[in-house]
Amino acid sequence: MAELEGLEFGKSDFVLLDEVTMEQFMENLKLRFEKGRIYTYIGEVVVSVNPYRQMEIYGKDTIDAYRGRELYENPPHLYAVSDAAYKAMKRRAKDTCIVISGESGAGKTEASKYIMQYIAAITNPSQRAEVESVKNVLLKSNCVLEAFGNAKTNRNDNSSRFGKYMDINFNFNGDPTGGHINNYLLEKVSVFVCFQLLRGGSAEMLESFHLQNDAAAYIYTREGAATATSNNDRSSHKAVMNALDVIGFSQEEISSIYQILASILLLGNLQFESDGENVQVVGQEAVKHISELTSTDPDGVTKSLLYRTVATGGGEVIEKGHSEQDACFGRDAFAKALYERLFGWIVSRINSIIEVKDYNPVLHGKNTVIGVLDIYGFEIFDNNSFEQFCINYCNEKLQQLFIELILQQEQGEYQREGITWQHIDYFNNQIIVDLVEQPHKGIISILDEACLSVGKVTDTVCLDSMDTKLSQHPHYTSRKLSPTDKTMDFQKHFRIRHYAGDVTYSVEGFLDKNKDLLFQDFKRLMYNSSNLVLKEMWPDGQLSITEVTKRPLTAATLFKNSIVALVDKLACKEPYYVRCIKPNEMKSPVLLDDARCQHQVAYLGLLENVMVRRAGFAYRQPYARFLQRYKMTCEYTWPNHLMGSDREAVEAIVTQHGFQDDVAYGHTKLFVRTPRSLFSLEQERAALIPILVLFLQKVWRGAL
Ligand code: AOV
Ligand code: MG
Repeated sequence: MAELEGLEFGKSDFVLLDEVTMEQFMENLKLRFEKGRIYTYIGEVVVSVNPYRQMEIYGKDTIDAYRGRELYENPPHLYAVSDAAYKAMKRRAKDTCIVISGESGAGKTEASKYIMQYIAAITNPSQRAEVESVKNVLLKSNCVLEAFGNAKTNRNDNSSRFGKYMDINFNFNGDPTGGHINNYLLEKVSVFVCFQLLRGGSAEMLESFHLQNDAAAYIYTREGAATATSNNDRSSHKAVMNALDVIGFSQEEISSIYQILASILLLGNLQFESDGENVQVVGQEAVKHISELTSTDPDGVTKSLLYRTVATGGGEVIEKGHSEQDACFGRDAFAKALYERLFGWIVSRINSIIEVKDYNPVLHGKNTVIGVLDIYGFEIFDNNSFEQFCINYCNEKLQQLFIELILQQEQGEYQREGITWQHIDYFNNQIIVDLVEQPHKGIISILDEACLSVGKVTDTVCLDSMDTKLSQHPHYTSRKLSPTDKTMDFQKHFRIRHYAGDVTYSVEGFLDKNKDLLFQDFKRLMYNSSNLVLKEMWPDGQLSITEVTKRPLTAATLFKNSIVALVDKLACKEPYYVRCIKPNEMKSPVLLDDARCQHQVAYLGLLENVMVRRAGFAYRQPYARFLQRYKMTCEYTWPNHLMGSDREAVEAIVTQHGFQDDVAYGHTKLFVRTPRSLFSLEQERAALIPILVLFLQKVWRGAL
């Protein structure tokens, strides 16, 4: 519960709304946004609206104001929840996590950076060198991950194309000793680092990579070249090189990273031609450059681009030539895989540098953790594909955890305070999670089955199979199952009724994306590179073709496994939540678009959150705190009470104002059922303050 700031700024906690309706929620959100109050609580959850302008609320003064304070002592802020998570970790030795969610451009990554900066600012007061160095690496890793993982999209100029979960480890002093990053990669090309390299790399570097100083010259960067800003590529490029160095990458590793990027760009430009029989690579020069950059044999590069090795039924190994189309497919899959493995390798390299070493629990006490999750929010586009399917599934999982944990926390609090718990009705989205992930019957299983079956299974055939198996599911439909719905196509659409709303997916490309097929020949080529850094990224290239019998897990199954592991990780920590809202599509600091925001409030489940939070009691406050604020409104408590305990004094206030039926007395806190009672108190207090000030001024002037 936040400090009640004065109602001209709106209500600092949504639980204080007179009624939990969308209208009231929006009215309060809008008023606060207009007044420059971008943060509002729901209990301990922070709702944040992207201000799209620099706010003067992140400086050292603000950090000092929040450090070590309780949530309700200051206006709502990211720093308050960061501090709450930090205190829980330090005082109660609890592992905690801060889960940041919201749609693209809502401000998740910015929030995660402010949280990390806050934690960095309040720790290591004695400036111990080894702790400073850990903090430095943690902060610098953001710069590297953003360069390699962010891109300009039409929804966000600095869009993270990956989800990130970062654990920060602390010692018994509460100082950071290390960390660990998990990434959930989403999209694989057109990231900033390519533009930075092409437009910010030195002439010498570009020349050695056989690259031109022109992003428009490369297929993979051409589209972004027109729109991605270029004014600071040079300084960004320098900053990333420097960050890699500070984090602890060797010079050899840094050049390998850039060589791999260069070869990806060159690969993208390779063309093929066919004389009707044989397929050829156009331009041997580029192949030579790629082989040089990847330290592989040029013939090997050509061969892997044009042929694939297959084992026949009889155990014979033959080389099968690609069609022109297959060659293009192979090239792009290879380029994407190179990038994906590079990104994964960079993350694991950072992890090996920041992992906590030589930790001895007997000597050092419990090693505690704060996790920060910055992950893509629910997405509904005009055309929704496999990526949206994965993202939305991830959000179903997180929503489920959210409701579960919030309920649990509430129940826990009631128990601790000795107050009777009442059952709360809420929508349990387990049924949708099952629709996606259930073994044998769920969508992922059906997809995998289609990918594994021999013969030509098309996306449409797979859709048929889903229609048959899921026809009874209340959250699944398709054109075949609801023939009158003209918004869907027989051949390609299915629809899931997500907790956040209906999303129509197009199955086109689902199977290919799920298979994520990369010819083994490329893997072998890379494994045989004499560049050891590159070789390390391709351990699976050592298998010979006859050994590759087991199919790799599909993209959807890998994604599911990583999300299940993530949820398990979060579930055993004490959670803190930041729910981000994007106010408009124009990146305007003054516009709060009603329809867009209502939609987000709905799918973030914020109204549900408010209802759960005030299902029993909307408001709670430690007795001493309540007393301090309202003692002036009661003759028995002003200026000081003479009762046995703060609780009795609070009882006196409550009784004097006649809302004794609206409260319950916990062991340490007062619980108030409806916000109305509180507001009558608040109004009285507000009316008394000017009188009091006048009174005090007179006292000071000696008039009384
Ligand atoms: P996202 O992480 O939620 O989107 P970002 O954190 O990148 O969104 O925010 C998008 C842009 O909004 C930033 O580049 C800033 O210009 C602005 N912004 C966000 N929060 C603030 C703030 N607190 N103060 C000032 N400006 C802000 V994505 O990564 O696309 O899902 O995949
Ligand atoms: Mg982001």
